[in-house]
Amino acid sequence: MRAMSPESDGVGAQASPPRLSPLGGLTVGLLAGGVMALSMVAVRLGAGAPTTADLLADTLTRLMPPALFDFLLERLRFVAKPLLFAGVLAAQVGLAGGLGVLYSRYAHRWPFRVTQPWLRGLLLTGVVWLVTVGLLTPLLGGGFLGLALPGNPPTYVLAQALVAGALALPLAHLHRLALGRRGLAYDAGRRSVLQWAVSLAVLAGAGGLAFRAILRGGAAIAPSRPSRTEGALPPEVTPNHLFYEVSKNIVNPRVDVATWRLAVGGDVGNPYALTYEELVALPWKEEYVTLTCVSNPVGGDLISTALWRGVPLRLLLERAQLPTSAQRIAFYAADGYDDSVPLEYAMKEQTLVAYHMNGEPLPHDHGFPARIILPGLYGMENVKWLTRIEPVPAAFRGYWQERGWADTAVIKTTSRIHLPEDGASAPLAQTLVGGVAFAGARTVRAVEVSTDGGYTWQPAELRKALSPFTWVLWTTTWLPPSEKAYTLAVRATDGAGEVQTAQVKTSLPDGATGHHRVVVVIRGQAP
Ligand SMILES: Nc1nc2c(c(=O)[nH]1)N[C@H]1C(S)=C(S)[C@@H](COP(=O)(O)O)O[C@H]1N2
Ligand SMILES: [Mo]
Repeated sequence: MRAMSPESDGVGAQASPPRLSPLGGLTVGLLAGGVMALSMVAVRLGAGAPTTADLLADTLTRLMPPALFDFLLERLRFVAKPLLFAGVLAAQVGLAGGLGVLYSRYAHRWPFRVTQPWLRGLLLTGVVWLVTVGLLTPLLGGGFLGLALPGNPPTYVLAQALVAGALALPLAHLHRLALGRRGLAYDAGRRSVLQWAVSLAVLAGAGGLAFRAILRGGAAIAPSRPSRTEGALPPEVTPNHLFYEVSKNIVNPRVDVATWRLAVGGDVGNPYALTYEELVALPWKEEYVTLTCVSNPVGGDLISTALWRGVPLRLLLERAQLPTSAQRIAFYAADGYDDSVPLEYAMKEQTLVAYHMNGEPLPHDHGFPARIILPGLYGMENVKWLTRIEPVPAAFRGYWQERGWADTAVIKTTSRIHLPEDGASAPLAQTLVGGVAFAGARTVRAVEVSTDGGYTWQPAELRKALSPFTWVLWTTTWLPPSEKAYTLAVRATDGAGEVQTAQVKTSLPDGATGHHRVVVVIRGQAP
């Protein structure tokens, strides 16, 4: 291999290798960027560690006006997060292309006389890594060396070294290959063939690994799934695998229960930490509670019910000896999420640090090993992957509050028609109309159905709720008078006698209102 010196500007191909053209640099950069993107997906899914792509996506959602963010979420629904992540990755590939152009221009000025692509690549890896963890990460809010990130900073630093290598090694290598390919720098022959083969094998290997990680993590990368119970009345208790799932994460954390601790601390008289065994050994309570997301539109399917078992939060707080000045309690999670509630909610008898869901340990996506269950407030206060509980000043802003959502958002009365489905047609015969109604912790006193778009209302029958904190299932039968299209609507009345408002409001900042309506076409006699 020949030395690359500052003077070797591409003349005299025999003595010194020529430089890459800008187009060559771009191509090489884009290719290397692609490898880096794959490595990020692999790191994210394989090690569950955040990457700069996560930090970028997070920064973007933080900078985005909340109304736009909500609009995107409503429009794109469950593809929003994967799309954002993919967008960030694509932008990074573009950036790598730019880096490739710079590389083509300035690689010959590289101060180290290193001709081995591997060594050049390693050096470049070091530079990229330093810039990422020393400069980019703090800029994106992750702290120097990722120390401000949730989870394990050493993992982050290592993962970033891997990602930097995934960019720099192919860059240094492809550079040589691109030249070799044009027959500019290398004698044709065994070495270049060997180099091609090794590089291709490495690329194929990395690609294959990343692809396997994608396949394995396929379920995890499409988070925020609705409860799938269309076409029938939902089961009163939602099975765990049908329970709706929402989180801020592209990929949810997987907490190692052996090293997990629940810290109850901050400004308290007796700070302490519990292991999982210690937590589950404490006195527990079981309660049916319905969860719903504040971003659930009226009639949406981000609502489910389960039986939760956990330790009353109040017990844990009493043991910690809160200062008399305590006003809010904050919950911190393994994914960097946080949220706080006024002390009175934290002290409610039914507020749990839950670790069982329908008789099983919490599934990973629902917050294993422990989460907050707080009846009456929207899902965002029900912090999953809980790691720390502490009193905070009244001005504390949680993850979603920083993004424009309301603090202490009390669940609004809502109801949904599951049967018949919107747009269905039915014969001219007795028709079953049914669905769910929910009023947070206020209970549901009545449900009414309209078959004329909301002018007149008839009462429906309610099934007795499983607890004061769950939805109720309701049904009624309806004999359509003639063959035509009908607009059915539903409204609930809460335990205080307050009727669900017809005023249409989108979910930002504190929950959607309005009546759920479906159109049914009645056509033909029943057989
Ligand atoms: N740690 C953590 N907890 C979290 C979230 C999150 O992103 N991270 N999302 C919240 C939101 S917005 C909702 S609606 C509920 C959803 O809980 P589920 O997925 O068990 O239905 O979790 C809440 N708890
Ligand atoms: Mo939510």
